Amino acid sequence: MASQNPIAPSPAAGIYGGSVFANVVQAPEDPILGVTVAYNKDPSPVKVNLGVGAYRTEEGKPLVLNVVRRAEQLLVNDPSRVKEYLPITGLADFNKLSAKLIFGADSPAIQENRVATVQCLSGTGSLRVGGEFLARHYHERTIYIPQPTWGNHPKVFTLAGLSVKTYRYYDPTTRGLNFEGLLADLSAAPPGAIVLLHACAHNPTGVDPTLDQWEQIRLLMRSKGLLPFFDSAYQGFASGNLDADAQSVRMFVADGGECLTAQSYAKNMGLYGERVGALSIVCKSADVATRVESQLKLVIRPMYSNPPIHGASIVATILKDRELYHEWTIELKAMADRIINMRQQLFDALRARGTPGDWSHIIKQIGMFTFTGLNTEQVTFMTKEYHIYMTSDGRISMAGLSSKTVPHLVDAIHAAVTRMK
Ligand code: KET
Repeated sequence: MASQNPIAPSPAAGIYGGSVFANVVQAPEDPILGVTVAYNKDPSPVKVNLGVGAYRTEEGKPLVLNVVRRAEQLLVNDPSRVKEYLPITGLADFNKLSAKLIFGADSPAIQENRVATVQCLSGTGSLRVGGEFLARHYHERTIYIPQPTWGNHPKVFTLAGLSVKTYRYYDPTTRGLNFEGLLADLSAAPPGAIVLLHACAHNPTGVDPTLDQWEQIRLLMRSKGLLPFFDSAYQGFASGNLDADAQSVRMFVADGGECLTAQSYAKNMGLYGERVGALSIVCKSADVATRVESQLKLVIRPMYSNPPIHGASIVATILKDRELYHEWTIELKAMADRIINMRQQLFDALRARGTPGDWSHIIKQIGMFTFTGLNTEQVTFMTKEYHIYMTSDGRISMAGLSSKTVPHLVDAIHAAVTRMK
């Protein structure tokens, strides 16, 4: 009899049209990564992808840094390299060097052994592990994120178990920082609340506080006991200098207080697909840091057990060798400079074309993105008519642009702002 056969189809299977998942609804594409999906489907030869924040060369090609190729060669040629599991916390060298990179070689927090660093799956994974640690062990479960911010932030923190609120950040009328709004909202936050800060090159606005404003933010946050959680996804991409771009974080560490930092090597080493990053929690004492690290292991182990070895080995190889490190800083600066050059070219071309509007924000904003001010309808129009792909909030990745594609983008923007006000 069929019913006695353990691999016979269940009589219930047919109820759902053959699949027990038949009632699963189609989910929307991701607002950022979905732009690349749509771009890949478009057969147009003039299409340009300015969606995802990923560096492209003048020829529009993805770039593997020369220093990364060199480090990979060294790794491949080293027969002592094995593929064993890493510890739950990742590669020890990588963790030490990552903390040094963001906090500075002479950071007292590092010297006093009060930083717990764990290797995570790039910036996203670091934010997620940090968020989950806070949800389990920190007394205040509300995290304030800037308005606007990277679209994944609210989802990552909500799923980690935190409650997400926003603070004012950007003023669309000035296309600059809404500093008064920011201070007012952080002043009104409950004592102890967590505050997500972009260490530099704020995504999507390209607007960062000045050092003076950072100092005021620090004073306010420390006076209210607000806990800083830095997202550092673009160290080196704002100014072209790794130390200058870590200033905000270092100010908060220098005062002896506690903070979290999520680092990503996706952009600054071009290691997007290697998924290599680090979460550091700066604590008041070495003893606390040790206990914090023990709990981070309990967050990580049931989530993905331990992190991948290859990307972290590349980063550690580069960071610990003077010459490779130097070569990296030069290649990083070249990427940052090309983006600055694209800003100037786009600005000049819009001016020369007489496109209505003040486009000076293109050269004032910093980092990988320009927050153009184009609205959703204008973006849809540019995609449909000109095959320009960008996120619906009007953000364009300057790194996706080249001298060759600037004229086409200017045509598209000109048509969008003159035809669709
Ligand atoms: N933080 C910020 C601010 C950020 O822009 C990104 C990525 C990340 C973290 C995470 O990057 P990871 O690859 O996990 O290290 N932003 C670009 C890519 C993406 O959306 O995944 C983007 O905004 O285009």
